Amino acid sequence: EPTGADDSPTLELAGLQLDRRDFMKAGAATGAMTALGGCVGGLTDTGGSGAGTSSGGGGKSTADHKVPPGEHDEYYGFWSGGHSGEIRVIGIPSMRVLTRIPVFNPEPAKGYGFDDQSKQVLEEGGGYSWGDNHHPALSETGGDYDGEYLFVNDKANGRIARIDLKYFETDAILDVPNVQAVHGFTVQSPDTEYIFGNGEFRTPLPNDGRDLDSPDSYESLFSAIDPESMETQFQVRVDGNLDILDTDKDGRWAIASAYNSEEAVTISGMTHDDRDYVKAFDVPAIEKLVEQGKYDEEVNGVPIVDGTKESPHNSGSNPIVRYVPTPKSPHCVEVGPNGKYAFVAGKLSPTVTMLDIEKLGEVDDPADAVAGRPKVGLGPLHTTFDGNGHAYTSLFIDSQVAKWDIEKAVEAETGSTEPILEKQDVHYNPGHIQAVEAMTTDPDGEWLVSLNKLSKDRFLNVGPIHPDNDQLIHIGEGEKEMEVVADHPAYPEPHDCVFAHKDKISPKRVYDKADVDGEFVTESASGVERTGEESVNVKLSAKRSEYGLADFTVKEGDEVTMTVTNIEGVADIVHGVAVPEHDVHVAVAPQDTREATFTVDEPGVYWIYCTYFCSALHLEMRSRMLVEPR
Ligand code: CUK
Ligand code: CUA
Repeated sequence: EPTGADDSPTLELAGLQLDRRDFMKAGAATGAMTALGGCVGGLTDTGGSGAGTSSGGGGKSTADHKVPPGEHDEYYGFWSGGHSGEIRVIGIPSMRVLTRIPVFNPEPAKGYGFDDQSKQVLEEGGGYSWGDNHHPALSETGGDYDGEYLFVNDKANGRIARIDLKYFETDAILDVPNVQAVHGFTVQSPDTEYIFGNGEFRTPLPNDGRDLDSPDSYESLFSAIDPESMETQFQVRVDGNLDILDTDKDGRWAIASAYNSEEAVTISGMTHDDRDYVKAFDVPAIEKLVEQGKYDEEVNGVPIVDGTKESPHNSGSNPIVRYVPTPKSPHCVEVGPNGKYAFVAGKLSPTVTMLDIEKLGEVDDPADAVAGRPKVGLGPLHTTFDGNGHAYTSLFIDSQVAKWDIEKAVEAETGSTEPILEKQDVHYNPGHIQAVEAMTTDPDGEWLVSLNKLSKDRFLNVGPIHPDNDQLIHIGEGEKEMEVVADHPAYPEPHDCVFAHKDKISPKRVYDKADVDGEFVTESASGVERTGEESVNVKLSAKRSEYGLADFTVKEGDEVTMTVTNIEGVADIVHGVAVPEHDVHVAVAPQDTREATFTVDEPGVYWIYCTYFCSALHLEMRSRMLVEPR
């Protein structure tokens, strides 16, 4: 039994009667924190307590998740990499890591952040060398993944990246103006005309040294970005701290969880009141204000609309932002596949608050849009869906996944456990959970992954920084069929993932010439061209097993721009170009051209070599860079 709940009398919360014992009232924030930590420390076995609990992890599995050698997975899984800054591509159901996509992190294996093109992406994105990505989202057309882009946020530096799924490569990073942290992040459904990000931390606006210690004037901003131009179209300032975000399935509402309605700067201050407010943004209404020039100010080139409670835009009968009261400090908002409800996980409250999305625009009092509030267990963080009317909620404190019936929860009384069908133990402390195709209007069910923050003793000891444990769960179609079928150690620290059927993603095997910027360097075009007193262009073709030049000469102090084309037309033959002692590595896939610019400061002989094992003569694939003294 977790500790840390306090025993004061019943608490009335937004119409919900809850025992203080259940509710991690966060006036007792320290108590809640103790509970989070204490539970973890005390979990030496499966940790399950309730009836109907399936024991996780051990024994034999009935669900076949093995993918035989040479066969393919059914789904692409795109995992955020947390503060590693990368995306990981993992096959479902095998859980094999297929590749990694560097996003906010320079990464030599793919030459990302080393060649001039990817350096520019990182530079334009602010020039940081890491990021903290949490929420990967696939672009949609007609409520389904269209396979064009994957987007992801950087919480650490307030950025958003776009990955081109034609090449599984980051092609743009936007440093979102006026915000310090982009946490909640999603694409617009059913058609991705915007991508939306929640600025979580409140800061002065603009954050230029004014109002340093005047928290009352700090702002939290919701941002709408054009996915093609990657430019911020407008921002909306609101009360409190924005957290997680999802959109409805009709292109109208973007719904954000939020905490700290007190607008405090200490944990005790942030947990003083009894409730917080989900913010539902009426996107077309805000868009219209912006188009008519009726925004309130423009900061760093972005129109900013006042969406605070006191805003005149919120005083009429059609407020642009609806403030729906919820129990204190909720975590995630996820919208179900049919678009009927938004699910707000309680975190400190053992409930999930369901919002009737249609009612959001109809009721006078936003609280009347609450459609249900089942009691799912302790520490609910995230909810996902199958196609059979079930919701699955991760329970961080209970270390479980609760499966429940959505419509039953609407019929049941607030705080009822009746809709709960089954609970599955996971190891340990799940954050996000995700079922296959769950963000579309037509999820497949069958597989769900629980992204558990701690693995404790589940794997060989690899030192004090343990891997996370991503557990694959077969969810079946019936009511009580959840089964953990695989443990999967994860490098720090995935938060979330999204799974698309393999038929919806069609990456290229070699580059299309039309997509490559940079001169295609043929063998005969290989050569050295002096462009200035201290600058020189070196053009190199690459094929098995030679570069276009066996050697070339440059001068001490030269700035060398090296252009390399892989002239191979055959898939899977990649060549690398390593320039020793110059911090240069370029990876060039078939038909691609990359450039690298560097300065040669020390005279001498430098053996350039190929890093990808491309042929039996791979070791011999070299060129000599001769740097003459000046
Ligand atoms: S947050 Cu990490 S577990 Cu950034 Cu989606 Cu909930
Ligand atoms: Cu080319 Cu190894």
